[in-house]
Amino acid sequence: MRAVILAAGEGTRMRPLTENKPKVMLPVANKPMLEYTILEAKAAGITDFLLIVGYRKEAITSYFGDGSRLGVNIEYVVQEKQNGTGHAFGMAAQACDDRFIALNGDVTVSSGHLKKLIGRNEDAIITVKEVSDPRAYGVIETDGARVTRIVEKSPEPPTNLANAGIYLFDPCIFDAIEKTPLSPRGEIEITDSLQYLIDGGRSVGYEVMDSDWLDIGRPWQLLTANELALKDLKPAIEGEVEPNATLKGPVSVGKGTLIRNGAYIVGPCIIGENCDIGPNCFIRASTSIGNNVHIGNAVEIKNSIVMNGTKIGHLSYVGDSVIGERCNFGAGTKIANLRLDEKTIPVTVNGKKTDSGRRKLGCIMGDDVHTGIGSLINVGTSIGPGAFIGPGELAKGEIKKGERLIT
Ligand code: TTP
Repeated sequence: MRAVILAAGEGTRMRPLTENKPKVMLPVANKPMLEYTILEAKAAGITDFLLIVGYRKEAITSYFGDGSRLGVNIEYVVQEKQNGTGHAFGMAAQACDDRFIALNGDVTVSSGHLKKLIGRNEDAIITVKEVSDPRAYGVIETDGARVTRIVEKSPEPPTNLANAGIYLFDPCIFDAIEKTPLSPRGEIEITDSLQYLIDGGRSVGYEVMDSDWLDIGRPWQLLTANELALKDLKPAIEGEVEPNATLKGPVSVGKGTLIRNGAYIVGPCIIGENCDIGPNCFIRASTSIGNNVHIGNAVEIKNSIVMNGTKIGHLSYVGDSVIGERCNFGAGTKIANLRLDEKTIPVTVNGKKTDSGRRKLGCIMGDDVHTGIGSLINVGTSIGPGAFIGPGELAKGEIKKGERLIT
């Protein structure tokens, strides 16, 4: 069986992290989130993949290639304009003349669940997850094993069964997609195509997911995904650990990485290849550090993602943050991650403020950001790529792409 995975979206809600790469390529425990989806599908017996790519597609095609590195076959179709999830799945029509698994590239899925879908024989199966507050989701209304209606983001949802973005489709879905009109937001939505199937008397069933499910749409959800993925971390030391460094719990150290004396690292924690860590730093649980990263003396990092090529050389604190590629921290840069009133922390991106729902959240930093010595970054600050926070400055709210904060 083939799996069609949507990976064309721009991920605007995930900015500034998606300015340079598509959302599905953002790292979770040092692997692009899309790799987990492919590997879970492979474990369910799927070896043929069709990736629908678009926004910054080269990042995907150059990383996955023909799939041979992962032991699978990968083909690509380009969706030039992101006209909706239905439109994106419709791009697979030429390639799929049999039943296939279809899924969004930004959701978590388990092989066990995919196996259950593969065993079903209705015209379409929608995966649902029971959620406590379904108002933000599409939910299904059911009659026995059948889906009778899909209701989008209703203030009074009829059930708490949220559409998880993971499906099994018969090729009859393509005809439904062709006949699906544009939604009020001007897109061809796969849920409208499913409603078309239901209204036409086709059998549409559902399968409740009992494994963890995350829809990774916002930067702080990347931290949650990272925490979840690190729970399964298999410790492996491929680099060098100096005698007076301490590694507690599951810690993975990549090839060419040096952990210097006095580093104290608490797992689960993954450190990539060719990193220089320490001396005398404190890396706390649920942290993922990419390749070619330098973490120097008296630096503390907690529950964070630090991407490739970033340098945090001296006397810094980084908590509950996502730090992009090739950033450079001046000595004494500190990131706050807890409000004094302990309320949940909002984040502003493109002028739009959203409550993260997290009590602890530091900074969402794009690629190539530089901070000067002694700079302070307040809770929930988003910093666009290439921005510059001058020495001793206080960064808060939103710092735009390329902005220079110097007074
Ligand atoms: P969304 O999360 O709705 O869209 P997005 O990923 O572009 O994010 P944002 O809303 O923040 O801009 O999409 C769900 C999945 O479908 C995701 O994996 C991207 C994919 N997708 C496409 O491949 N093509 C499309 O035209 C759309 C709208 C989404």
